[in-house]
Amino acid sequence: MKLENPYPPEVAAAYREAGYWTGQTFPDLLATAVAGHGGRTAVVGTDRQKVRQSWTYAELGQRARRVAGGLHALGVRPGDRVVVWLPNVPEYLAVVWGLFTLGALPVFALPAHRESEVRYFVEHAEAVGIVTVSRHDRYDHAETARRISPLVVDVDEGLPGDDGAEPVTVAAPEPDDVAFLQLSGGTTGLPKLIPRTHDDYLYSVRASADICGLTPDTVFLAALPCAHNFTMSSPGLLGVMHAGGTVVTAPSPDPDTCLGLIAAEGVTMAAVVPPLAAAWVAAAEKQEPDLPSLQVLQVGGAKCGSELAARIGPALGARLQQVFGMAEGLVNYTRLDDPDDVVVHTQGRPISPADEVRVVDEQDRDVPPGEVGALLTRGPYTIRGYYRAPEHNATAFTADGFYRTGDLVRITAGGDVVVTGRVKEQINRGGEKVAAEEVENHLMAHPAVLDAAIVGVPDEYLGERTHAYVIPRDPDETPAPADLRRFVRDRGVAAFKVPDRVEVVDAFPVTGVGKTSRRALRAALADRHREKGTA
Ligand code: OOB
Repeated sequence: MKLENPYPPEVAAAYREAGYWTGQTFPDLLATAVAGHGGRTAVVGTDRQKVRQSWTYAELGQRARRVAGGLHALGVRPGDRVVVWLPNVPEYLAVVWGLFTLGALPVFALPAHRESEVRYFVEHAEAVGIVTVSRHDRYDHAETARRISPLVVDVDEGLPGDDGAEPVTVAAPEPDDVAFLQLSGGTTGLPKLIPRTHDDYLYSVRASADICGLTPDTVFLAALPCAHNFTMSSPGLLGVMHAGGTVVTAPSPDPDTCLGLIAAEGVTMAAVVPPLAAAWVAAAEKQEPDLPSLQVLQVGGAKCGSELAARIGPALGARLQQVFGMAEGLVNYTRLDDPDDVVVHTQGRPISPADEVRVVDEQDRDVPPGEVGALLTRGPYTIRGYYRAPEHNATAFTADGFYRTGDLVRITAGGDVVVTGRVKEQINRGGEKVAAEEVENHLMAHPAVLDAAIVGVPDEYLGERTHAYVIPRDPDETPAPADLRRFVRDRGVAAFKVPDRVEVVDAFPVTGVGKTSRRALRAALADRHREKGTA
């Protein structure tokens, strides 16, 4: 079954005409890399058997074909969706390229996701199977996967096709086909799935590789989860493969592991969220490691404060690049030759001259230049709608197809975007996105809870953490905060979604129309912090 391409035909034609969409597909990208860079190292990392692997492009291409054959033998067919739920290991690339080679669509889950999320991805995407590992992060992924899907590939038992499955030949995908489903951080009940096409995504990959100056000598450290859009394509794994460079998979993002890998593998570029950047900088300031190879540290996923931004160059001997992107599309970069002032104080500018960016007030009217407003965007790699979510799409996009990012920004005279806040009901916990409503629903499933409201509280390390307000059903039987946290965790959600603090209250402040006022709740918390002198 083919998923519908959501771009209006005349818009697609215009992007092709302008040369943004070139007709390249994922299998084409791999074939080009194998043909052009066959003998160069594509990926280095420690595999699930704890053995250091180093595969050339030719070897990765062979493995992808083998995995495709093995998946086919298991019954996976072109067009099928398969949830990829893997940590950062070289096998990740073999599996994802195996799926693309077969014409199956990966649905990208994060290693931190748990049963309730993965079950939802499988059901919503009608996925035929899950590729995962056994024990990882003190949790048995494969065992959970088996409760969800009849087809589970546990790569700890070997990659599909290792037993010598026949290679398969399948019809090439069309460039305007949906190539995979990416996850959104979400703002409402459940995370949304984001359909990305070969044409749109690979345009952003090629343009990103160009902006970031990638070459066959680039050695990129994948420290954040490979499945996240930042690590995957900004310019990430795919940009590096487009350029014929090398991807190094980090088993953990912690500074000891990563600074060690940077030195040992000659890493030239890495991508991190601000709390990790802070941890790496602190470690580097203390240990003063020799990292002559490192040229660029990309920081994105959440706002990088200018104080941290200014410490990165001196501590790591690398140029900072700020990246403000979203799985839905639009990605902004500070350019490598931008003045320091721009690199430290802004989140950069869009990839493409065809990215349309509007900054608007509450009535969707453009605000005067330089003023803060909500960011709307439309362009050659920004989706026009979430997968099977017509109701949500009606409000998440304007009638003329602009995506409402939910971010508050202003644009400097030089054209750079500065993120100043957000209008969406989402907490950005150091780059990990928590949809307030999703966690509130989990809390409200507790028999003693009448209502719940989650707000973000400023946090020095994470940028924000979550604070849950809860109204008990029976004021004489208030549930203990620790029990509520455990309750949410036991419902099988990623640990980063479990509220950092739970506070039981009698009532919520309400807005003029009687809705729970998260703004008032946030203000109350801020007041409390100020009183304590901790704000
Ligand atoms: C990236 O993607 P998502 O989908 O996890 O989250 C997108 C949201 C943005 O709408 C914004 O609210 C926030 O994350 N964000 C930033 C930021 N980068 C992302 N807020 C402030 N400053 C930044 N630099 O997070 C993502 C996707 C591709 C590349 C980089 C990040």
